[in-house]
Amino acid sequence: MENIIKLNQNNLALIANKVSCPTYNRDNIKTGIVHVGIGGFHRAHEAFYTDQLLHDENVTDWGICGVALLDFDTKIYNVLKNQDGLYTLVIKELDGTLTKRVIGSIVDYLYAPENPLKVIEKMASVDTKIISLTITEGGYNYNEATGEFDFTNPLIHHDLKNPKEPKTIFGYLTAALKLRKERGLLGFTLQSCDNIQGNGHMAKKMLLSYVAKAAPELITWIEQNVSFPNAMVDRITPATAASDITNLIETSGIDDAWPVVCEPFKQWVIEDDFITGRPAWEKVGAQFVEDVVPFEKMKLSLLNAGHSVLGILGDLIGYATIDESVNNTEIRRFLKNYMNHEVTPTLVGLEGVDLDAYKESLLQRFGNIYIKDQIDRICSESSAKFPIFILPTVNKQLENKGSVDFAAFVVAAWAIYSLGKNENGQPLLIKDAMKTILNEKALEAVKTPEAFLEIASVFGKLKDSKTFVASYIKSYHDITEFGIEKCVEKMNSSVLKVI
Ligand code: CS2
Repeated sequence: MENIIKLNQNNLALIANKVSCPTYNRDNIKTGIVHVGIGGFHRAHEAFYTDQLLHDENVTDWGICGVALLDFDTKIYNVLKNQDGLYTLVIKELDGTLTKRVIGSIVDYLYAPENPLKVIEKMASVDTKIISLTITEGGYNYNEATGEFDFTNPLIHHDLKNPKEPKTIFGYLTAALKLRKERGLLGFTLQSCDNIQGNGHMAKKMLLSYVAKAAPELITWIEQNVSFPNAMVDRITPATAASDITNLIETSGIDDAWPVVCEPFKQWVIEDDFITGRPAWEKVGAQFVEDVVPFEKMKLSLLNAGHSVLGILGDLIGYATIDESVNNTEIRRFLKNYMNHEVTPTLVGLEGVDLDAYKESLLQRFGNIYIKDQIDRICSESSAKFPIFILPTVNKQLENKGSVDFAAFVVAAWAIYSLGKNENGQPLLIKDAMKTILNEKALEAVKTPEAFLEIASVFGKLKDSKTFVASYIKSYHDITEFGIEKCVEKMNSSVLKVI
């Protein structure tokens, strides 16, 4: 095996003999962007685009300072610190080739629990123009049942009482904005990169709800000095597996404690609303548009929902990765039927987009056998995902008196999944903030299937829809009696008859 080289700034010249590396001077770069949530997705997406821009355009104002916000983020913080913010992005092409590139755009990193004031100061710094977020769907502290900010969250209580030592993003942003106002500085752009319909609107609504309690005197100033562009973000980024780390050592001799692996496809459609300027990301493939809402809807309800469909059904059958699930002919047809008969009728305002080609490309992306996207990753936090990815489609279809049978089937499968075992009796690894209540309701559902729909913070008023409930109960009994694969086949053939 060739010499193994530890990834860090000092070794970059050596590593550049093996894979493509940043050639720009990283010492010269200001951190115009503070990013909260430096997980795999950010490192495969925004940090990747930004690296390309620093490389191609010689800009120096738009480096990234990565903030690890949660106690749980200590590992990624330490890795970045040990590697001077560098990491390898490994793109798994459709033919199995690996395209590797060392990314250098994260030039600074902070661990919030260790020094909250440092993070607040960084966010309040005159150089900071954008605060971007990948804090996950659940991170916005939105309650689906009330449609409002969740003030019952103990961490929010903590932040209201300890404004100088916050724990949540809302406490940090409020403290930083307060300083900016006091110091006579401009505001910033708060740029959500999470999979939420109207993610900018959501970020704004949730932040202002918090500020209304924590520092009401800031509201008007924030409304005038902070912008909240919506954006659609896309790149499938599985969790890094141990084999990805050893593979990188074996194929390139690079010792990287946490490389990121992803698919070749990437997309970023952003509303051009950056109050204090922005990087020219359009030069490296991002699209700036006036209204991103239709694009977000298309992506969330086809790609992300598609993932959840393949994840829940696949997990019950006993699959471990998304490609196994989509490469099962009947599951693939089920997904196509769901997309064509239940999602497509709800999509509007996509003039110029070839939806058929988009759906076809999704099936191809899901089917990439080299990605090995973990079903466990997809099914994690389903209680935050279903309300964003699947239920808006259901509600729209109910309003238009369209079919909801495929969606109801998936919800029934999720209720059965929440019992914690697959169809072979093996335990399922369920990672969900609502795991306990999901399991309790799933147990009740064994006798009374509709009990599962009583979780209002997930399902809202769905349990009142006779059409949905009837279809869901039927699927629940069918799945219990015949198993996923047989039922899926039956569902597919019933559609064929109708057409
Ligand atoms: C996935 C997303 O978390 C999920 O359930 O659907 O992480 C998905 O891979 C990305 O949004 C792709 O852009």
